[in-house]
Amino acid sequence: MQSSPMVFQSPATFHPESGLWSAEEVEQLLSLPFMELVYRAAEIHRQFFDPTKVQLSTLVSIKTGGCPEDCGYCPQSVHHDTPVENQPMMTVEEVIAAARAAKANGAGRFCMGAAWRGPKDADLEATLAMVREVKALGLETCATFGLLRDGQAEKLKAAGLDYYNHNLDTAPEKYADIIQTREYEDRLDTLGKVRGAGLSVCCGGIVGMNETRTDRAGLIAQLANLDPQPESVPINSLVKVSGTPLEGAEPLDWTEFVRTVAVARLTMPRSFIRLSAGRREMPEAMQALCFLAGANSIFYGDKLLTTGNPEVDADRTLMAKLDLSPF
Ligand code: SAM
Ligand code: DTB
Ligand code: SF4
Repeated sequence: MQSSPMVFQSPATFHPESGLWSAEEVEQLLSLPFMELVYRAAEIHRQFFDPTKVQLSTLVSIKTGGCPEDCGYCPQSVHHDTPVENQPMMTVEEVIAAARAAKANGAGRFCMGAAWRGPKDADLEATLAMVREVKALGLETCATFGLLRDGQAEKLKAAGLDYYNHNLDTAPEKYADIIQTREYEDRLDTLGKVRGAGLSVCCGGIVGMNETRTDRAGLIAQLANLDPQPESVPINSLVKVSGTPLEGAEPLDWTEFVRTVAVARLTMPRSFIRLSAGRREMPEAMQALCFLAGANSIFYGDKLLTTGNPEVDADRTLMAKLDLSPF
């Protein structure tokens, strides 16, 4: 028997009637029949991107552990007793060596992360040479240093920074359950500073933190309503690290993760959607479905910040099997 034509008519994809996405509209998309949702996302993906291409970003933790923030997912917070050992800031030479290796492996972007609430001015000065030198290698540069104060984004831009990563992580209504040491508004304020300095924005969130589908819709609506939309949208699957408050988070069915990727693609058709943390725990077929549903960027390299990522060789093999190649 033929399926009902209704599923092909509503809800609207790609253009909300109001110009802004309401959380309700996003939730309707998340709730589409799974095959219909993936199909629509794949269709929009190829209108804006070559679906055989994937952007490769390599991460390095330039300053690990000892962060004063209390993010419930994060192994680097001083508030949680986790296996992460604090390490001092890497030297410029160490960072350059890591960036050269990333480039030799085929990465196009190099992302530097630091376990800070935000950089002190002296810390920021120390990172500027890293940004300058990584840029000089011909790589795109990205930094994720936490909350920024006036003038700091401009300094990073002047040093050659291309992207600043600053995630909203979850829905506004859910934020206080996850983080008590800062507010949603603080994150939005830094995103405004990043945009104001002319940097490209990398902003996404985490799925699998005991949130509801309504919460996931709230997060995607926030991201999609940023004006302009973020150029890069990392969708992380929570990596459960022992000692963090979320180590025992309820497992989330894999289809919900794929749905989230698909709806990110539908609502942010021009953005790179990055299949981010948690990929090591994802079967290859699930990753393939995420690429079909519009993911077109990954973290590439054996480590994220403190936790594991698929080995470079495994990713090369997967990309070859799926006939995917770097942008
Ligand atoms: N301290 C800075 C900040 O919070 O913006 C930069 C580094 S922080 C580790 C960057 C992002 O990593 C977080 O916003 C969060 O999305 C992600 N993250 C941290 N721990 C994670 C985990 N266990 N699983 C998935 N994503 C995680
Ligand atoms: C993002 O959205 N995910 C990356 C990057 N931006 C900085 C970080 C993932 C961290 C996973 C936990 C860890 O390795 O410590
Ligand atoms: Fe600190 Fe960032 Fe981890 Fe939060 S996510 S504890 S701000 S390093």
